[in-house]
Amino acid sequence: MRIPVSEVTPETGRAEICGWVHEVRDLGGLVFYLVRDRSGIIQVTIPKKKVPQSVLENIRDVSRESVVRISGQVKAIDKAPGGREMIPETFELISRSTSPLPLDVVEKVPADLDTRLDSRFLDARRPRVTSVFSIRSTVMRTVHEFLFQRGFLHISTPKVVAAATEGGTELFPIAYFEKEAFLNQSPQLYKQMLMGAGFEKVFEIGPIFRAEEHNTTKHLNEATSIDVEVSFSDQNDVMDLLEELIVKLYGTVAGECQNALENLEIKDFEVPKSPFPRLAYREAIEIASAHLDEPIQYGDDIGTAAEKAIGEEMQQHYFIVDWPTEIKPYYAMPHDHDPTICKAFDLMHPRMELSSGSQRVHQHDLLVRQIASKGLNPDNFEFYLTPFLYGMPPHAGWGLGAERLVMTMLDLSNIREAILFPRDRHRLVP
Ligand code: AMO
Repeated sequence: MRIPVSEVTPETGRAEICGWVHEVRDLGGLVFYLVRDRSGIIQVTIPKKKVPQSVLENIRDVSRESVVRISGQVKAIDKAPGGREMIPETFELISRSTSPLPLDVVEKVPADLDTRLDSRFLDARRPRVTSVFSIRSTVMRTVHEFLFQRGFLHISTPKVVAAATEGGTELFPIAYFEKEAFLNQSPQLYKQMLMGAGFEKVFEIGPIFRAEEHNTTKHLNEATSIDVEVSFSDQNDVMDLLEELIVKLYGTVAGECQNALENLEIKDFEVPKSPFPRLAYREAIEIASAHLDEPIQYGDDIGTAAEKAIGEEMQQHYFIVDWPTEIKPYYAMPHDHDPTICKAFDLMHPRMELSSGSQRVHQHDLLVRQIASKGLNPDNFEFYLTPFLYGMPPHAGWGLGAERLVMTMLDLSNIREAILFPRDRHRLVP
C-alpha cells in the first residue's frame, strides 16, 4: 500500500511510495533520486552493487518528472530531507516524462509568470505553487464551515443571464440560441430574490465574469466571488460578519498551514486584529488627497493610487463606509438622515479592495427610482423587481473576491498567482 512520503519515517521499516522524480544525481556507483508527492520529498538512494538487478534495469530510462513507484527499506540519515532515505527493493517506472521539460520544476531556472501559466500543470508541481493552492483550499473550506455553522444555506445561481447586474460596460455577451445573453457579473440579483423567497441567510461561492479591458495585477476576467446575503440585517451586521470571517480565515491558516507558509517563506504571518477601523468615504478621500498630487473630488471613485495612499496610512484591514449614493449601485440603501450618502461599504486590505457590500433597498418604489436614476430601464429588471412587491424583508450582504483575499493574505504580487487557470485579456488557455 502506497503511503505519502511525508509519512515515511525511519521507524516505518519497509514502505511503498509513488511520486514524481524531482531530481536525479548519478555518482557512478551510487544514484540518488529525490521523489516528490503532494506531501513532500524523500531521498531514494541506490547503491548499484546492493540493489536487485530488476531495480537497475528499471532506473536506466528514468527522466526527471517521470512518475515512479518504489518500495524498500527506510533508514535514518542526517543529510537527506526529513532525516531519512529509502533503499529500493522494487522500482517501477509508471509514466516516463518527456525531456526537456518546458518548465523547470526545481526552480533552478527562473521562469516568468507567462511561461509558468502556459505550463500550469508543471508549475503547480512546484512546492511553492502547491502551497498557495493548499492554503486557498483551507480558506475555502473554512468559509463553508464558518457560514454553515451560522445557519447559512448554500445556493447556486445562474451564470448565463439576460441582464447586467453591476453596470453595463463590463459584460461578456454570449450566443444563447436566438436570444441575447451575458455571463453574470455577480449573483447580486439572485441573492436578493432569495431574500424574497424567505431563505434569510444564503451564500454562494462561484465565478463572476467581468469584461474589464485592462490587464492589471489585481483584475481577472473570471474571478471567484464569495457572496453572502442576510435578511433582517443592516450594513453593520454584515460588516461584523465579514470582519469575523477574515479574522477566522487568517487564524485557521496560521494554525493549520505552517508547512505551506514555510514553503512560501512567510515568517511573520499576522492574524488581523478586530475591530477593523471604519472610515467614512469623506475621511478616506481626505487621507488620499493629502498624499496625492491631485486631490480627489467628493463623488470621485477611489482609484488605485488613492487606495494605496490610504492603505499606507492605515496599515491594516479597514472599511470605507458612507459612500456617496451616486457612485454606488442602485441596490444600495440611502441613509435616512442624508440620502446623498448610502449604507454601502468596501472592505479594504492596505493593498486593495477585497469586498463590497451594503444594506439593500427593499422598497419597490425606491428601487425603481434608483434604477432609473442610474440611467437603466426598470422594465429590464422586472424579474428582479417583482419579488419586491410581495413581501421583501430588509436585507444586507457582500461579495468578497477569493483571489484578492488569497493574494493579499500571502503577499503575492500578481492576482494570477492566486488562481489556477487565470482568464485575462490575453489568456484563454490553458
Ligand atoms: P464588486 O463589483 O465590488 O461588488 O465585487 C466584489 C468583489 O469581487 C472581487 N472582484 C474581482 N476580483 C478580481 N478581478 C475582478 N475583475 C473583480 N471584480 C470584482 C473584488 C471585489 O471587491 N454585487 C456586489 C457585491 C455585493 O454588494 O454583495 C459586487 O459584485 O474583491
